[in-house]
Amino acid sequence: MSENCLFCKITKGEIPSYKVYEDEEVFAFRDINPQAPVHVLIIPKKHIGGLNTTSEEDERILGNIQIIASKIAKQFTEMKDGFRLVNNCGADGGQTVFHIHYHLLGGRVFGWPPG
Ligand code: DGP
Repeated sequence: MSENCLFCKITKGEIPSYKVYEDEEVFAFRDINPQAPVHVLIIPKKHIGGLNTTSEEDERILGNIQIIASKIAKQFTEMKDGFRLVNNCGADGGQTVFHIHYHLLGGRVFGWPPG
């Protein structure tokens, strides 16, 4: 837990969220500003600032998040034909909350390249 971290507070229930998944290490909840019909944020409970501050000790948990994303996607008919999993890293990557998170987006067709 990092003091004053918004997403740490969400994992602790100190700030309310629409939870879609939780286990000992990972928490997933609906994005407050959805960019698609389904927009879920998947985060480790451990405070990691971003993908640019990870180390090998986070390998298992960050790998596991991809498996969890796939499981969550299966819960939504909107994602039966596909989805997008995104990590924004650092200011240039569009990161605004500095607790690592993966955006799971589905329910529409996405373009490439992203903006
Ligand atoms: P990023 O720009 O990649 O750092 O994404 C941060 C996301 O976090 C953004 O899509 C909006 C979301 N967000 C910010 N504050 C809150 C909040 O208080 N609750 C929820 N559910 N989502 C939030």
